[in-house]
Amino acid sequence: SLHTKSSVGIIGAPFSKGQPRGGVERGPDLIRAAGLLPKLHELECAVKDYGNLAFEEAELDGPEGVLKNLKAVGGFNQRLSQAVQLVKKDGHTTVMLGGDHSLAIGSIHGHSAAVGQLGIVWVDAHADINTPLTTSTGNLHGQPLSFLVKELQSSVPVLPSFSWLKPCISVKDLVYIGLRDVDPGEHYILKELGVKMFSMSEVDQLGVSRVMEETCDYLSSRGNKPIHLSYDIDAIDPTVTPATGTPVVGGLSYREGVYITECLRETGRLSAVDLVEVNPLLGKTEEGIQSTVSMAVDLLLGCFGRLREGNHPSDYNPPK
Ligand code: 4U7
Ligand code: MN
Ligand code: MN
Ligand code: MN
Repeated sequence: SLHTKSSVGIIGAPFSKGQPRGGVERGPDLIRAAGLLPKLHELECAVKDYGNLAFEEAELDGPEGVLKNLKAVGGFNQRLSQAVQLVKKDGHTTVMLGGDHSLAIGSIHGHSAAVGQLGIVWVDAHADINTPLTTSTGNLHGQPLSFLVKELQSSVPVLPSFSWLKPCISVKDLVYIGLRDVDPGEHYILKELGVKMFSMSEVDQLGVSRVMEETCDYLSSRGNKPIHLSYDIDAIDPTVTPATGTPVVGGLSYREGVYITECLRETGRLSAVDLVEVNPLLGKTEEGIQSTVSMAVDLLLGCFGRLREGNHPSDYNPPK
């Protein structure tokens, strides 16, 4: 293919305070333990692991209003944003291993601070665009986009923990894939702002290949900006990825999930990837946990050139 070599910068974000279930902070180490780095090396990627961002207990909150763990989520994401900016300045495609999806706040903010305007592909069962006023749970992993989207700023109250955060994406540069559990307040926002979305219903109607064709056409019409892929593992059907906090029936198949990554890789514009919401404590069986983690690894390999037809290194010497 056109772009054989990627350079990948990995940041682990063992953070779970955007939601109430423990275990999701183990995601980064599990995904590494499943062989992510050697498998990326096999694809001829240059890989630099920046390690895990430490969670500081000083960021722990006392009890407060409806939004849970505001200080922890604000503080950790501020440091994550800085880390992502550094990795982008080193010239890598960023891989942020979560952790819960509130981490998209720092990941996208840092990415945008380093490279400017972005196209965002959000693959998820959920829309994650509740505002602090529409949220029914108070969990910040259901709200990251409301803090990032410029068009929503008048609907989001000023919060001291997020004073560092400047909204940096336009809703017109956002495409959703895989939606099937959208709250009423979120649905209102999506319709009101005319957000581009391919729910599971469109995946059924069009098939994943047309969905990706239309996604790439749409992003091109918006000026071929660097792409930020934010992949929530719960986009995939829970029969394949049960080890996650908010599973929803009727998701993407293994093949549809991987196909999305192959197409985005083909654009040559993938500039940052989030892989979030893997929670080994919620797997019920060892097989369920293994299947979830290996899905996460396969999605990342798809982002960096693994082809299902096979690959071989550019210096491969056939046996004589
Ligand atoms: B995830 C929810 F109400 N919408 O806001 C909420 F259904 O990052 C779920 O996509 C959010 O896993 C799920 O809490 C957040 C709920
Ligand atoms: Mn989700
Ligand atoms: Mn999510
Ligand atoms: Mn979830």
